[in-house]
Amino acid sequence: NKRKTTKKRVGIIGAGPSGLAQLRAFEAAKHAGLEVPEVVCFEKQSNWGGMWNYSWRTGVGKYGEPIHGSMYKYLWSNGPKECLEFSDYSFDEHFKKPISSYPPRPVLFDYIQGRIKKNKIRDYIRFDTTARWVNYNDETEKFEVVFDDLKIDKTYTEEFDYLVVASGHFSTPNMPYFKGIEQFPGQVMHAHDFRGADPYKDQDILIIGSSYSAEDIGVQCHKHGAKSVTLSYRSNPIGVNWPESIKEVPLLTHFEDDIAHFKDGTSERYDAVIMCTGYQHKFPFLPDEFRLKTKNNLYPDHLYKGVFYNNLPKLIFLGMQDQYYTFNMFDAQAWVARDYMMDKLEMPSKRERRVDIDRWLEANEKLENSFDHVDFQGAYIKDLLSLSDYPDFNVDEVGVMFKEWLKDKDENILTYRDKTFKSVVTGTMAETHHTEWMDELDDSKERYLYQEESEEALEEV
Ligand code: FAD
Ligand code: NA0
Repeated sequence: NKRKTTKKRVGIIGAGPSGLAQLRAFEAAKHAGLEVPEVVCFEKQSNWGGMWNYSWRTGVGKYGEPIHGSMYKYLWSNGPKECLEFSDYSFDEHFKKPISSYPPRPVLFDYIQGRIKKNKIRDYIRFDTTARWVNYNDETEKFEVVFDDLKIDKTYTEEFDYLVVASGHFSTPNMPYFKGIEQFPGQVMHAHDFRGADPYKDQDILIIGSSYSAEDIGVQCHKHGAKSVTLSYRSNPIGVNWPESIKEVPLLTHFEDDIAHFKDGTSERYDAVIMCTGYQHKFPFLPDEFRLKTKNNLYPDHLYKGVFYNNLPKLIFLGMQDQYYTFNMFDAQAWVARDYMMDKLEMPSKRERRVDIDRWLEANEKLENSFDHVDFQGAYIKDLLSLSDYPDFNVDEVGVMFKEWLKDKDENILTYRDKTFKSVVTGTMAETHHTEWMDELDDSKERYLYQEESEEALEEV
C-alpha cells in the first residue's frame, strides 16, 4: 500500500503545539503564494493540542495505546502567557479583550486552536493514527513509516521525503525505585497519572522531585485541601517561601510500611506518594540510529539549530528542549524547518553543523542559574528568528518577564499567578483576574472569561 507521488511529501508525527506549529508554518507559506510540499500529520489521539488536550484517562486509551496526557484538572499556566504568545496570532486577536496573565488550561487550549481553526488545518491531520515504525531507505532516500489506524485496526506504510517528529517528551514517566516501596499501603503514582488534587483532601502527601511538577502538584494539593505536603529533593530544594503545611526535605532513602525515611535521619507517615521525577525522551517508533537520546535539557546534542538531526537533517525534531519558551519557540523552530524543507534554507556541511552544535553545548555547560537558562534559550530563539520570516518579537523583553516570574515565585508561590504582564506582540497590559488564584477553584473557560460579566449583569438587574 505504498503511495507513489512526485510532489515532495512531509510527514509530521504529533499534532500538539509543535506539530501544529509546523502545519501553520506551511499554511503561512501557502498564503504567501508559495508552492508547498504535500504535508500529512499523524496524531494518535482523537483530537489535536497534545498535552493541552486533557484526558481523564490514565494507563492506556480506548485503543490500548499509552495515554499521552500528563495535564490535570485545575492546571493553570505556570508562566505568564505573555512569554508564550504567538507573534502571528495575539491573545487580543483571539479573545477580543484583555485577559489575565496566567489562564487555566482550557483557555490556553482555546487560544492554541484559534489560529488553526481559521485555516482548514484539521484536513491535514489523520487522527487516531499512531506512528509505529520508521525506516529510512538509503536507495530511495525516503522515510518509510508504518502507521496503525487505530479506529479500523489497520496497519499501512507511507513514504516521505522529510519526517518531522513532534511527539513531545513529557509523557513517558521516569519512575525511580525506593527500597520498601512495594510494601507502601497507600497510592504510589507518577505525576503523569495525576488528574487533580481532589483525592488528597485531608491527607499527608509525599512528593519526590524538586522541579515544576513537584512545585505545582504540591501547591495544587495544598490549595485543594491536603493536610500536609512534603517535597523530597535529590539535588537542590526548590527553596521558595512555602506556606506552613508544605515543607522540603532531603531525598527519601526507604519506606517501612507507610513510614518514609529521609537522608537527614528524619521519618514521617504518609497516605500517598507522587513521583514528580520527570520524563524520558521516548521514541519507540524510531530505530536506534535515529533515536534522539537525551536527558531533559536546554540543548539536546545531535540537533543542528536544535531541530535537524545531524546524521540525517531530513529528520527533524521539534520541541525537544527543556522549555522556558514554549509556543513561540516551537513556531520559530517550525518556520526554520519549513524553509529547509522548501529549499529556502541552505544546509551547511555535517562538520560545520557539528561545530555550531558544539558551540551551543559549550555555552549550555557554563550556565549557572535560572536567569542564565532564560538568557540562553532567548539567544537560541533569536538565532532561529534570524533564519526565517517568522514575525519578529522582542525576545529580550520576554526574557525580562521570565526573570520577573522567577522572582515572583520565590517571593510567594501562592500569589505569583495574580501578577500581570504586558504583551510584546500588542502592547496590551493583562487584566487582573476577577478572583485571586488561591480562591479560584473553578478552572472552566466559561467561569474564567465570562463570570465577572454575568455577575455584573445580575447586579444591574
Ligand atoms: P505534546 O504537547 O506532548 O504533543 C505531542 C503529540 O504527539 C501528542 O498529541 C501525542 O498524542 C502525539 N504523539 C506522540 N507519539 C505519537 C505517535 N507515535 N504517533 C502519533 N502521534 C503521537 N507549557 C507551557 O507553556 N505552559 C504551561 O503551563 C505548561 N504546563 C505543562 C504542564 C504539564 C503537566 C506538562 C507535562 C507540560 C506543560 N507544559 C507547559 C509544556 C508542554 O509540554 C508544552 O506546552 C507543549 O504541550 C509541548 O508541545 P509538543 O507538541 O512538543 O508536545
Ligand atoms: P517536571 O518537573 O515533571 O517538569 C516537566 C525532577 O525529577 C527533578 O527535580 C529531578 O531532580 C527529579 N528526579 C529525577 N530522578 C529522580 C530520582 N531518581 N530521585 C529523586 N528525584 C529525581 O520534570 P523536570 O525534568 O523538570 O524535573 C525532574 C515539564 O512539565 C516542564 O516543562 C514544566 O514546565 C511542565 N509542567 C508544568 C506545569 C504547569 O504549568 C506543571 C507541571 C509540569 P534533580 O536531582 O535532577 O534536580 C502548571
